[in-house]
Amino acid sequence: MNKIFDKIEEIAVEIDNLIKNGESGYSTSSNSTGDVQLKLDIQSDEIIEALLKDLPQIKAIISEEKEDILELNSSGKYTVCYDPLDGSSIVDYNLSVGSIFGIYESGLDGQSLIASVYIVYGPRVEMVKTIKGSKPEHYRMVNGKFELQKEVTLDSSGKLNAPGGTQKNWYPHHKALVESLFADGYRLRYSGGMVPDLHQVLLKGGGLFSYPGTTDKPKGKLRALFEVIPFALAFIEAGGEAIDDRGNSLLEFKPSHPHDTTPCFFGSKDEISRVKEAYSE
Ligand code: AFP
Repeated sequence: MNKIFDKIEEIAVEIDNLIKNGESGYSTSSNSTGDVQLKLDIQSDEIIEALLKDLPQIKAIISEEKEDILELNSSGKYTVCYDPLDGSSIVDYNLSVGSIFGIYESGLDGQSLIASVYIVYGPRVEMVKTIKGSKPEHYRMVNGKFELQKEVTLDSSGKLNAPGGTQKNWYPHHKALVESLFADGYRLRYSGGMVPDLHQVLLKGGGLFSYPGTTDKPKGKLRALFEVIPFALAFIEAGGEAIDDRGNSLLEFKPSHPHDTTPCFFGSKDEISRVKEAYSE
């Protein structure tokens, strides 16, 4: 698996360079769920496919930007699911974005995830790598090399609130939950990019990131295999929790289709217990 981690570090350097020097704007093509793709989306996807395809450890890869699974090495052990460039709608406005990788073994569900890595492309390039059963590790890129900063631990409660989803379509119990956090002094921290938003909650000691089911999107927006489950591992191994709108751990989630989405809540234990309470009523 270390070979996969090494390749992901190479990918981060190349995508950071692409974001800084590449073409902005939309392409003429759309991804598997009809989203018009940014040129950066397509080029990031090509970089990842090119760098992962020759690794014999990898059985298959699945991109958030493509409908189908790309089978690579029949003797390979791992399937890598990835979101090449999350935050398409904000990168051209110079906000931080990210790449997300989930490394799955012998299945495509929460229980089969054995490691995850996400990269934040912001004022600095940072990476958080989590192996099942170990604390997440926070790295910073210095002169093109990733240097370990620290192991990540979440406090039992935090002060940040990152509420996703179109507010006019929130269910009343969710609206009440979000407002109760602000009433208790939680600070709003939401950029529209889940990678930097979750990175801040994870590294700044805690709080709550939520992307609920809404009246227009009852199953939420964020994709389980590419986005949600990889972050769930980081939050849970850091001592926090990650659940769906029924209070189930997102590491129990079994998608029926690779592009399934799910409502999701990531945070410290105290904030997640408030979610469970709000959604149990
Ligand atoms: P884009 O990749 O289309 O910018 O979507 C980003 C994202 O998947 C995730 O990073 C954000 O948390 C969420 O969508 C933002 O969605 P809203 O615009 O509905 O808040």
